[in-house]
Amino acid sequence: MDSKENFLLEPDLPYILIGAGGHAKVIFDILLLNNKKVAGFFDDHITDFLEQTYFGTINDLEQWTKSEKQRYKFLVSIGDCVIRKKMVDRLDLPIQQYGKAIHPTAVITQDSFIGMGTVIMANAVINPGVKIANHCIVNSGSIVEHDCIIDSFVHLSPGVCLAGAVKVNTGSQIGIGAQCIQLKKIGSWCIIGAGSTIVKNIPSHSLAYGTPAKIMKEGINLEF
Ligand code: JB3
Repeated sequence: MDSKENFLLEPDLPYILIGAGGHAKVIFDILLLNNKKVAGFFDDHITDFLEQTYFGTINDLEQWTKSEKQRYKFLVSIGDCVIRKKMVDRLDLPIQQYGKAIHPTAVITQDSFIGMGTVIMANAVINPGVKIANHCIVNSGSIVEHDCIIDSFVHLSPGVCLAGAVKVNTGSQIGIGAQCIQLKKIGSWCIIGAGSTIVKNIPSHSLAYGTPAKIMKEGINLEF
């Protein structure tokens, strides 16, 4: 059974969104399109979100018992990769308590894997042999070609195109419309600028952009 079927057939627990900004709006829409129930949301700053139930702050969620949490699937719907990871670390939920959101128009081939907490937006293409880990974002119209490996907390912005067997390590953010030729490796916690064309490996903690992409800064520390 592929990841998309898995998502469609998962037990029908209602979803709770953590974060209620623009990214959450898109996830909410995808869940509704898949006939998933959304129970409500938690957010530290926003209390009003598409007429959904506001459950409270993250502190409030932390007061919930384990059995209360087990009645729901969760999605951390925050676009920023560092904040998303910090939130997942803070919540410390078992990975099976996270859901997924896969837009009905996304093309997800049978021989591919999509992790928990990961969201796949409209018109994305995920080709055979691809593995996408937990808590990633594959944004609208992105193409992830055969045998790519995407580690957790990566964000592929809208219109990103990765050719065959590209590896993207943890937490890297690939800007809108960027592309990468086959077999290249992008390290962890990198920022790749919008519209860039990557033609060589990018070391971890780099800021790179341009066509061809150049490393503009090394040793950037997004995590802390
Ligand atoms: O480009 C596209 C298609 N989507 C972008 C998405 C991937 O990322 C979108 O345009 C935005 O740039 C961004 O969407 P997001 O994450 O919804 O951003 P914003 O609308 O600013 O909402 C951020 C959410 O994170 C809000 O719910 C904030 O309250 C929450 N947040 C931000 N910083 C935080 C923190 N929550 C906590 N607890 N702690 C934080 O430090």
